[in-house]
Amino acid sequence: MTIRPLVIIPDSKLRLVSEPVQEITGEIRRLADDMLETMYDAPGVGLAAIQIGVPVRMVTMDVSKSEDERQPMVLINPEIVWASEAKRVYEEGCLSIPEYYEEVERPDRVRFRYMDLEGATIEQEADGLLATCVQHEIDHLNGVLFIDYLSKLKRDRVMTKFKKAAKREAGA
Ligand code: K2U
Ligand code: ZN
Repeated sequence: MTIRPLVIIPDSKLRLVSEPVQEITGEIRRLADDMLETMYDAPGVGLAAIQIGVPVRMVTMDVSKSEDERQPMVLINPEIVWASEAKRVYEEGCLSIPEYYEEVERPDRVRFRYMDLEGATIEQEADGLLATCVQHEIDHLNGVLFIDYLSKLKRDRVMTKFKKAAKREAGA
């Protein structure tokens, strides 16, 4: 297992629409392992494959409360099949937009369908942090970032900040 470097804005890779996983190969299994290790190291409760530069429709999540009872989830080709009318606001962050947090409103409950690493199709309902996280991760698979839900002013501010940082990095 390898901790992989995270893709950070303004990298345009984050705007790609990721491709469906066609077959669960050894390479996909190794990618899932690397994603989990990278996610736990960050630390985060979710990670989309594009965030380590691989444009395939796979996410990892673990919203368990304690370190010693990890409950890793690997979702292949996940999709939201139902979302509640009721909304919930959560202060979101993103491993690809470090140290930036803003409130985002999303459906409070969702039902989502995915394939697991054994090839089984699973459908489950979620609320709370899991609901927010799975929506955030599936957005990543469609090239959508949580800053897209903010005002243009806030979005432009954060993009300008990271573009300046990237320029300094390149010039260093
Ligand atoms: O996709 C990512 O960047 C991982 C996010 C997922 C996430 C964002 C907002 C709300 C829930 C999940 C990271 O896990 S951000 C770090 C974090 C850690 C604990 C709770 C919320 C966010
Ligand atoms: Zn994110």
